Amino acid sequence: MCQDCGCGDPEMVPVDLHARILADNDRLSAHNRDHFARLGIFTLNLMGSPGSGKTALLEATAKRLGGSLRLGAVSGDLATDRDAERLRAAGIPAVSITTGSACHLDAQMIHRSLHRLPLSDLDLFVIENVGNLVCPAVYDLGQNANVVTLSVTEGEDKPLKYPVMFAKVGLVILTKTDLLPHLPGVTVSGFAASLARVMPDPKLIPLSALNGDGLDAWISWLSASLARAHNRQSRRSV
Ligand SMILES: Nc1nc2c(ncn2[C@@H]2O[C@H](COP(=O)(O)OP(=O)(O)OP(=O)(O)O)[C@@H](O)[C@H]2O)c(=O)[nH]1
Ligand SMILES: [Mg+2]
Repeated sequence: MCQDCGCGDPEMVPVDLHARILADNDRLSAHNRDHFARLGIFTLNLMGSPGSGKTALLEATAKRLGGSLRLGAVSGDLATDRDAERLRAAGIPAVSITTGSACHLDAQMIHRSLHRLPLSDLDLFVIENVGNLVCPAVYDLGQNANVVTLSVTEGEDKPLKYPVMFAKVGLVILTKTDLLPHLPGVTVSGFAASLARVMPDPKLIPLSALNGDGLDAWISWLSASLARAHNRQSRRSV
């Protein structure tokens, strides 16, 4: 029941309850982070609008890596096991989290899914979040890095309209660049200009999962991020 304005709307979650939900989530995300650190796994929270190419990016990544990095994934979706099925078909151990009506994954959902994956055999664990540019940005899952996919068909203004997401991520993958020739007036520099206004340290990799353009830059970013995390971890354990 809403206690903030006294309207009595039973659908409203009071502000202090929301703060408590986020605080509980933060406790569990710290627990997840400990798990990942102990196992030496680099964890990525992959976010983006519905259909922006998250699963296609992971399929193309697995193909390009060819087993040189041991990759595992969890896929969040309101319904169906389709993404996890696609990932398994691409050789990635993957499980689904079916959220029903929830528009994001939370730390507890991730914690439960960990027991269904061969974590000790992984170098890189990717959490494919529910397709959404709003809610997933708010919930920490215990990840090392945040990445968002933004497809060229979504419009150059999306970073300006959804700044919370774009301010939070370390990297934006501009997907489906093979479609640019069919989109008059849409340019990579247009997206970059929007990102420069909302991302503290703008980083953009244009990529096509279809023709492989940009995959090398993405894999270099992944390798460098893993190496940095391992160096930090080994300094801590000395
Ligand atoms: N032309 C083109 N199409 C792509 C590319 N990447 C993905 N697609 C297509 O875009 C559609 C959505 O791709 P997905 O990988 O399912 O997107 P997603 O972000 O995982 O979608 P949700 O998990 O449902 O949010 C599919 O039809 C893909 O084939 C690309 O690089 N180029
Ligand atoms: Mg997907």
